[in-house]
Amino acid sequence: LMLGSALRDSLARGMLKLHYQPQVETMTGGLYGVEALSRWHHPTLGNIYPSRFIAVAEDTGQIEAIGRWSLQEACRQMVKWDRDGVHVPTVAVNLSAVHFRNRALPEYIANLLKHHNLTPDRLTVEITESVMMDNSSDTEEVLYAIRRLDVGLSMDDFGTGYSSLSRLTRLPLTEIKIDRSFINDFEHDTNAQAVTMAVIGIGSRLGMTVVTEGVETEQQWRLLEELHCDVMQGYLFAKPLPPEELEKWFRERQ
Ligand code: G
Ligand code: G
Ligand code: NA
Ligand code: MN
Repeated sequence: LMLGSALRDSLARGMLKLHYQPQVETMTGGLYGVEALSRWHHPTLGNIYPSRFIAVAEDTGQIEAIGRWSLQEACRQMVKWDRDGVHVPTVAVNLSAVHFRNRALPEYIANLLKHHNLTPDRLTVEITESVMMDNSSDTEEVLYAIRRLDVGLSMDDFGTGYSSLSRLTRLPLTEIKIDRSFINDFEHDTNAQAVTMAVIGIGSRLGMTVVTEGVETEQQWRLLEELHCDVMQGYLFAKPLPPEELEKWFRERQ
């Protein structure tokens, strides 16, 4: 409860930040986009990890406010990068299952893009498997409405939890992200390679962009290239960075 009110206070005072992790095209090494990840540094409590404060936000009814904040902040940052000549094709924002039960979400996103004068391809929404588990027709309708805006829709952490292949074909996804547990020790684990290869095949045939997370070595990059994985994200390229550092990273690679 105390953490809940600290979070409310920090959100109101603009003390939450977004960090951005680059996503790189496997074939060319070029920048595909960035994923926005929330960071909370509290003056007395220190750094509180998103796994913890996202749960607190859900328990204290603040998760939608945080989601709206991250969408706004990511759009504001994209406009700033455009002005500064930093070409970030798209930003991916994580939203929790709760958001997708709110029928007002698609219009909120549409208005936000319009307000910032951003085309819909500049934004991707990441959903987790808990959203896929949510059988409510509201959720499905909201996902289709978001997709009709032409905003990207990405399935995060694919292959863990309760992913279902039938859901994968029923939801209007543009992208799947293979969970980083499959990439751990990928070079030596032929089972993980087999699963990754199969998921890449399914994703591509369904017309989705396939992203692998947790890429940490050059050798993993080469293997993923052989498997025709589209996009990689991981410490090999950069950890999630504050906006100024992402900008520096971008300029150094030009
Ligand atoms: O770096 P990492 O510790 O940032 O992220 C941990 C987890 O927290 C990830 O699974 C990520 O999806 C989630 N996460 C990070 N930021 C947000 C956010 O703004 N909203 C939601 N719902 N999840 C987030
Ligand atoms: O939303 P998601 O759970 O996928 O968030 C990505 C999480 O993975 C973040 O906590 C981020 O800091 C972390 N991460 C990103 N790249 C790597 C990596 O190469 N290795 C490891 N171990 N973690 C990573
Ligand atoms: Na994510
Ligand atoms: Mn993930």
